[in-house]
Amino acid sequence: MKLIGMFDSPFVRRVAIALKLYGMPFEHLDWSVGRDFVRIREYSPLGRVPTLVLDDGEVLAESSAILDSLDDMAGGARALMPRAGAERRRTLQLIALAVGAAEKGREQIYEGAFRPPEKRHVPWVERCRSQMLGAVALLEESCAARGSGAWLVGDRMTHADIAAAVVMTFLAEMPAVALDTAAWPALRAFVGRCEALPEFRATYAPASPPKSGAGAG
Ligand SMILES: N[C@@H](CCC(=O)N[C@@H](CS)C(=O)NCC(=O)O)C(=O)O
Repeated sequence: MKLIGMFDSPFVRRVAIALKLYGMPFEHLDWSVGRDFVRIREYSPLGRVPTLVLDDGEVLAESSAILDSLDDMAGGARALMPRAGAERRRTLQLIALAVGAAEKGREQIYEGAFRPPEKRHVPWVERCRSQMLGAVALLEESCAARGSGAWLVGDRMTHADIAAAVVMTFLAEMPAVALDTAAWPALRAFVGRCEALPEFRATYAPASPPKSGAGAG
């Protein structure tokens, strides 16, 4: 398997961490959506990362869709998504909040990186920031309600934990977002615990903010 995309992208990183937890080996193609846009599009015309190339050449896009397929391949006890019911619903909603916050963070970064300064639309950036903060506040509430040392859903790690942790690291470390993690103490402690795990450490990359024409992630 080949995983395309840089690990400073939370979307790419959540797939890489899951692959490691499943014990599925993969080759990491550390390609930037700016600098390596053309070769990414040779695999995926959408030109986004993560892009996962399976051993038979099939190409998968979109982190949540990729993880759904990988969970299916991993099967049974190795799957990182509760199978049904309230735990599954809760996990999906927490993932939606985390991925949504990351997308709103990404918009703030891209506004600065890809739009000429004189054309920057401040109300759009402010709107994205407020949406991002709204989602983070809900994640904080969920995390605080679970108490320290707990996972966000049930009694073992799920895709919700991975998504929340990598997204918070991304939002805190990308200079254009610079989320103040002190304002979110339950998440801050939770992220510290996750980032200390071997699968998280092995996939950590410091933020490399995009330059015009050479994008983040
Ligand atoms: N919802 C997508 C978001 C992926 C995404 O936005 N990736 C960024 C890199 S962090 C990207 O590919 N940007 C280039 C572009 O959209 O043109 C997912 O979960 O995979």
